[in-house]
Amino acid sequence: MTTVRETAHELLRTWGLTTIFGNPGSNELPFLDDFPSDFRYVLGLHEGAVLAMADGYAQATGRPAFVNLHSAAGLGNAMGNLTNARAAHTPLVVTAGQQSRAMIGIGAVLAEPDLVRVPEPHVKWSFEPARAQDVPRALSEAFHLATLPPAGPVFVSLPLDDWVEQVDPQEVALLAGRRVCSAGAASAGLISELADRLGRATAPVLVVGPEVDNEHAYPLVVALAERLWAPVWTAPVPPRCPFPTRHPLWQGVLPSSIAGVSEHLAGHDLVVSLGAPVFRYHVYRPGPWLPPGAELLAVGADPHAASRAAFGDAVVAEVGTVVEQLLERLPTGRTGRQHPGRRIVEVPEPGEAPFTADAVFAELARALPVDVPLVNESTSNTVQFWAHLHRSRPRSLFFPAAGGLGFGLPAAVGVALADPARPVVAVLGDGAVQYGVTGLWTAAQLGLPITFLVLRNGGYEGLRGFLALLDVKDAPGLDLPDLDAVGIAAGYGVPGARIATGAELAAALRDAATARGPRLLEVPIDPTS
Ligand SMILES: Cc1ncc(C[n+]2csc(CCOP(=O)(O)OP(=O)(O)O)c2C)c(N)n1
Repeated sequence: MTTVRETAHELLRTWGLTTIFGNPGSNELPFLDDFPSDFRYVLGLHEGAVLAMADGYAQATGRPAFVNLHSAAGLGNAMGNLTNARAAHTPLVVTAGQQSRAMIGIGAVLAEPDLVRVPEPHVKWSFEPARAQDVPRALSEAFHLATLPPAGPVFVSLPLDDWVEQVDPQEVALLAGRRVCSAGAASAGLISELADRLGRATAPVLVVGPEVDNEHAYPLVVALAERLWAPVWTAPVPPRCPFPTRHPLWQGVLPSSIAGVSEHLAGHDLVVSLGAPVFRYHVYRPGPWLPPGAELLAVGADPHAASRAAFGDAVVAEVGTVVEQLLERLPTGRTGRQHPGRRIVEVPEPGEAPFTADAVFAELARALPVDVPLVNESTSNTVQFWAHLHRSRPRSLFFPAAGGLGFGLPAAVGVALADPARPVVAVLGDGAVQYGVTGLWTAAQLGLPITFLVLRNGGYEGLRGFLALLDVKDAPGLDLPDLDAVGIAAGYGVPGARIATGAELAAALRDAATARGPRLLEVPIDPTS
């Protein structure tokens, strides 16, 4: 016989889940007892930060991550960032400790009979094993389900007395060797139908989304765009950067309104959406879904997104595989298509603080090599951010997928943990910092090479921008005076500096590419810029 804990450790090892992102309480201590020396526990000081660290780590590695939270309270604290992980389709095995089985029903402290309901809307599956002996198989189900497309977080509730229970090794022996995979290829008939449709289009356009941002699909989608010589837009509100931003076919990011999307796609007869929900709108500006004469064909892994769309045809499949199949069918040679190309943005010199957001992002693009991963959680200036962005490889940009603040700072910690030799830059609003601020402590303790670039505009300027759009005259709660990000960082053990001149900004951003530890730079920006 062996214990549930030993069995779980063995399984986690075979799945590569030896990094545990957590914040412990008494319900979780029996799981952490006898912690194996080949495992790593990454402590976050608040569960929101813990969840986002795991999310950043999983998105950067392309592998699932394991999270261990404290009962209902800890799980509740992580809910905001769970919405981001769900929207990002991040494979996460989220667990929380439950009270001893004998005390769950009698209202003991830290017992939560409905624990599985807490994360329910934001996970693919939520489960509490019926017996201690079922814990290993439940973890196996969670691991496979989290990873299968569309990937996403799952939740398992783990009663604290289960870990020392005995389990028959015969019962769990075959779990470790199981391979569960999704076969994402389309039939030959479907591929020839899609290829014919593309062949008939006179002015096709590609709209690319976050599912394209992986090592398999990214180069294939570039090849498809080049084969068709079709312009490429990034789908609205992008959480990742799925196409090289300096490629001559890239047009920019589609606006996040119904009318805006159809206006920007005017002149096209076939819109091919790859790996994006159709579409992730934000501002309600009604209009036609598509310009006159256009049809839409969407390929993506999420059956909910495919079914939910209000228009167009959809194929539920892995994007890279379908594009690979299409490339085998489509004729080679130039299509003779012309398109206008993207307007090149003028690059202003930063001058003195307060800087314009444009100037800061232009400097960032100049100073930062494309292999330095970027995390962005700065909201009022995303248009300027994307206008200057220079990215040319997958998994190089991460933004909160559901728009929930509190992802950026700790996600940068997770991205850095994915490859500690590679520095990371996180661009954060002065408001956004506060939602995930405890991630600074983990960055300092682990000595991670992250430059936190805090854009200080003294308010929730992204929200102020919505006042006119929503016909709101004025609203309280939009000013953020007297916040000292450098002082706060010092309290967590992260050195900081205030940037006053363009020369200081350029030097600090150049240093970011070779950073050896965390650093916070407070950069004053003009809120009206
Ligand atoms: C968890 C959460 N709470 C509140 C919001 C609403 N919200 C959207 S943008 C924003 C302002 C963020 O301010 P800051 O980070 O300073 O960036 P700025 O908009 O000023 O560029 C707020 C509060 C949110 N998106 N997520």
